[in-house]
Amino acid sequence: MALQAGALVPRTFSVPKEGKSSASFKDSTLFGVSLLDHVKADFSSSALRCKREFNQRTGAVRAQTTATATPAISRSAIDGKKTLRKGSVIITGASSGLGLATAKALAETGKWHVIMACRDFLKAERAAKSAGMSKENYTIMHIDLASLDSVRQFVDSFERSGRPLDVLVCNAAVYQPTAKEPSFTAEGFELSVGTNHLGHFLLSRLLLDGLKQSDYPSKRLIIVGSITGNTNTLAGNVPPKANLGDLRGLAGGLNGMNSCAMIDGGEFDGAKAYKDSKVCNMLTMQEFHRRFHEETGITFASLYPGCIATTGLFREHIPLFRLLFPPFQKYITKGFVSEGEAGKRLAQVVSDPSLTKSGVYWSWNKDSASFENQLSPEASDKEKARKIWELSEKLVGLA
Ligand code: LMG
Ligand code: NDP
Ligand code: PMR
Repeated sequence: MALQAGALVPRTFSVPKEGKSSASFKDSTLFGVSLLDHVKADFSSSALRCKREFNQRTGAVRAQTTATATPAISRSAIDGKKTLRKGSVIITGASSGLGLATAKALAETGKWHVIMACRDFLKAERAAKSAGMSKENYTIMHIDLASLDSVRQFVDSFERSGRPLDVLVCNAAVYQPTAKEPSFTAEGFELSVGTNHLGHFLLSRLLLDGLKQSDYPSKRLIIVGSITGNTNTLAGNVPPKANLGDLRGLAGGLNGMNSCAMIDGGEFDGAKAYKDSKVCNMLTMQEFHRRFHEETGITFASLYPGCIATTGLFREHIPLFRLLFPPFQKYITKGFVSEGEAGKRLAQVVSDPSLTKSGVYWSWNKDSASFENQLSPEASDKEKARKIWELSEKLVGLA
């Protein structure tokens, strides 16, 4: 199955998975670098050679192949032109909505290999097929962000695959607007903050070294944020509003036993927990930027992709809400965007050569032009960002 195959492909396979040639290379220019047909052939034959070796000797080969990794840009001996290999991007929650639309948009360019990091393998496989993604452009790997063990296992299998990591997109999320009682992750954290923030926090911390090692011209770590976490907007003022308070609930472990399930220590509210988790996402991106941008050159970014009112995010909302929300956003707030359009926006943040600025929260105006948006006071509070970082490190076992 693609899961196993993908998880074990050695690094020289970072070009098309089955060593097939790719239409994808034909027209390609990215970051001003052109791709050449003869390089395509080189990649394919070395990929096939590697695959044969790999089949014969399994594990031992992995270490060796990483040592002969294909550089991101190589110079052709014949005419001195620069060539760029396919980018390798991990997208969490790529089995539906924004994640799937982004995976599709990137795969279609032929310049990216998408690692779809999903909790439901079959759902992801069906989704990729029905989106028309071709097999050589994606690999599905299992991750359940509501389990730190699963996050660690994912990182382990990804590293053993020998693939380079050029961009990581933390996109998956859960939203429980109608829950009366909190539910919890495997380690006992309230589910929305546990999945949307803590799972991604551990994942991105563990993958940071891999990103650092990437020789791709622009390496990026993107964490999806939202307008509803920002109280400097109308949408962010619809109750219940995001508010992390003094972080006493987070400090206590969000477990609802010896502490409260909410970050601010208040009563459980599923909609608020989601909005709080988005504030954590946006603060985490900025803290990454402050700690690592200069040293690593990695671009850290967040975004509000628009209101994608039709996605699975609202699956737990009441049917009346799901019926009225899309027309409300389309005709009244005019904040609605289709999954396809939102996917193109996030794909821009992944690969557009003009969006390399780090520490930015991107949004789009009516004409779908990107701009650097202003975060709310809480979502740009440096002191809170630092505290959340430190508390989260303890909760996920990094400190
Ligand atoms: C909660 O309800 C739910 O209880 C919770 O379970 C969860 O779903 C949560 O955020 C998610 O919402 C929120 C509830 C209360 O809103 C509603 O859903 C009720 C809708 C009431 C309808 C009002 C009429 C609008 C006409 C709509 C036409 C029909 C389409 C409906 C589609 C449904 C989509 C919602 O919300 C309220 O209390 C109502 C009003 C809140 C408005 C808040 C605006 C505050 C503005 C303050 C100014 C801020 C200044 C900022 C300045 C920034 C400027 C850039
Ligand atoms: P979807 O529900 O369509 O997508 C969420 C994805 O996250 C799904 O693939 C889901 O998997 C996955 N997921 C949920 N829990 C886990 C888990 N424990 N482990 C692994 N994967 C998990 O919603 P959207 O596409 O709307 O949401 C994507 C992102 O966009 C979120 O970060 C959300 O906050 C953000 N966003 C959405 C907006 C909107 O209007 N929809 C607006 C602003 C931001 P599965 O398919 O198996 O359920
Ligand atoms: Mg909101 C003015 C514009 C605007 C925008 C862009 C959004 C986006 N919303 C806006 C306004 C309003 N919403 C108003 C005036 C209301 C009261 C009628 C309203 C209500 C509302 C509800 C009940 N909106 C919602 C909900 C949800 O359950 C969604 C939510 O908060 O999920 C956390 C939601 C959203 N509105 C948005 C966006 C993008 C969402 C969803 C998701 C998210 O932030 O990820």
